Amino acid sequence: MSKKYTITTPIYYVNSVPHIGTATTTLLSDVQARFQRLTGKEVHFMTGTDENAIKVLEAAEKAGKPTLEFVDNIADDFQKIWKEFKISFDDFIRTTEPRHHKGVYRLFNIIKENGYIYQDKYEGWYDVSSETFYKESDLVDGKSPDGNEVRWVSEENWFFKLSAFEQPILDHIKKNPDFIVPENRKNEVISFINQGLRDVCITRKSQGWGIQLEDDSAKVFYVWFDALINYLVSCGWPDSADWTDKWPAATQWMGKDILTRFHATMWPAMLMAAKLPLPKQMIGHGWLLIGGEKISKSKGNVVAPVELAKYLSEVSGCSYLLAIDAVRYYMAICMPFENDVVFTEEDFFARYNSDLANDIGNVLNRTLTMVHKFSEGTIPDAKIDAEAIDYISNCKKEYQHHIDNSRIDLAAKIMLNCSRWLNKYIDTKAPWALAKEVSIELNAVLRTMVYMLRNIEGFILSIAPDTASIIAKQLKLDAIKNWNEVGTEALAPINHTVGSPEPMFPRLDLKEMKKNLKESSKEDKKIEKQNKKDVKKEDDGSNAGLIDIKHFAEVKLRIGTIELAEDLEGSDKLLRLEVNVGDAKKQILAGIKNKYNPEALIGKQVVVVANLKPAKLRGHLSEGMLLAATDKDGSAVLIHPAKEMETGSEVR
Ligand code: ME8
Repeated sequence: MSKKYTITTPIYYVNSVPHIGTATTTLLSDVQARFQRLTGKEVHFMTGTDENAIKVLEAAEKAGKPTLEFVDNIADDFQKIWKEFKISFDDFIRTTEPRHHKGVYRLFNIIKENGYIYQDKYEGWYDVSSETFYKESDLVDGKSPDGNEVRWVSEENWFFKLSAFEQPILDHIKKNPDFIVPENRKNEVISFINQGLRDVCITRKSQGWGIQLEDDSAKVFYVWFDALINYLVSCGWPDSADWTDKWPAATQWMGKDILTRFHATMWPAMLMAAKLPLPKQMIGHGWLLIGGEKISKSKGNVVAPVELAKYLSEVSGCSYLLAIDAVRYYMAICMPFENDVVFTEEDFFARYNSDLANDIGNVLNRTLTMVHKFSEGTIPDAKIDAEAIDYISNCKKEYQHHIDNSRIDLAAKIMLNCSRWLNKYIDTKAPWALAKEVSIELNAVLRTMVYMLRNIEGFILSIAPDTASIIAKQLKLDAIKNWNEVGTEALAPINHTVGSPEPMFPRLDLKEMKKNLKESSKEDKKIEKQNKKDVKKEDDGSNAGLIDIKHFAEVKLRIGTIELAEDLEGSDKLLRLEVNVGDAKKQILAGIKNKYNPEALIGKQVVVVANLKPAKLRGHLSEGMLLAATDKDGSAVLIHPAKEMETGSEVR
């Protein structure tokens, strides 16, 4: 049995930076990791990036960057964003690291020695978007079941005998009722296995990216076979002496999309084939949807968690740190468990107001203000209400139960209920009325209020750590560091002088925001109307040939630096250029061969139309256009900036 409490997130593809979908899984597991540490457990919390996929290679090609440089940059972005988002990971694993390659070779060899790997020809379909193999009968209208394009693959490959593990996995699920949660996902997994597990192809013909086989460099491992092994490697397997302290994992978090085919079937089978222990639990939670659809870069509905926090901080006036906490809180309380949850900015702002501003911020403010007003700022020498102690003792048990069961949403609700309880308690006890005469009850109420507030600090600590530390700071008390402290009377020390209240979560004026939104959309409509009128006028002839500024602004002009120039084979007009435009490198085919010597162009700066749809010229991709004037004989003369500019500068 492992000694550490290991928690894993999926390792994310580096074809795009984190969005609120990937942030959801990462945040939920972070809350669990923080909480387990608070209870005194030693935790190994890992996340990382999945870098060997074909879609990663294609994303790098599209961005015009060398693949390694591309994955390095995005893996860095992931770590930066997770840190800003207060994700307390102990290990960030990248599948391009040597330790990972070593683990993949070792597992492959063990499974092979154990007789579960064989060679055969693979013929079937491949969906690059989900990196999944499909057979003809899986396709729906010629596409993958998720509606993605598929490619035909016909290759000699290595296969893993997944079919041998149908019954062992079913038996394991039966014997371990908490192995897969939630229940609805577990049932999906069982019915998937009952349809029969097919052996899985675990190598691919190399396209120049991925983990090459030790004795066959023409082949790379299939990305899912390679990626799943990361969990073992992060625990130090195979060579570190203490890997059994960390593996098996206590909880493996993921979205429902990668549970059935990969984590709940292929992964346990790989572990069984290698005679390694299975993780204790897998959580395949629902999705956060935007506009009814799963968040995805290709659909263009990505919301960046950090941008959302920045925006909240701007419109509400709360600090950036607390705005990050607000996003964390939202994801925790709205956790999609069995079902998907629809994210809207409106809902996010409404929750910010109702829960953080009107409830939690408000109880902090009320408590501090009243301790100052009715007890000269010190916690009175009085008994804490037994009712509050009982209530918290129940909340504490339930909270722990929910987090142990990976129900972060239910734990967050306990915290919110405590804050509502306290607001109601203040209303019912009415300290302002009790203060009219000398009263023992007033003192008890005031100390109970502080006691409740401190427990709220304890309950919010794993969800929104900066909010918790600000509560402690405003009370001028040491922050809670151990779960044992929660519920104890020592949390509200007698005669201690508290600080002054400072607003944490200023209320948003939702009506005003709606009005502004309406006005700006009215304004947009006005402009649209005016534009239509202008177009009509054009028809009259008076503005013929003119475009409005909006159309011009759609053209992205950038200063590019030519890094490579050469003749395009087979063409007497075209040069092939590689132009750096700041955030990408573009291949551009330019019809300037008659005027320019390629060597003389290298290092020159030009003006590039950077958002032109790529086109194929003579079988080669051209991803932009250079601005040029036409001279008398019809040749193109390139436009250069009057002085050296930073590559990527905007041209207006
Ligand atoms: O699948 N709502 O990586 P990935 C909730 N590399 N969670 C979401 C989400 C959404 N809208 N969108 C993404 C991969 N996620 C593989 C994993 S592990 C060995 C390899 C989360 O970048 C959710 O956890 O496509 C989902 O399973 C994961 O991101 C997919 O991330």
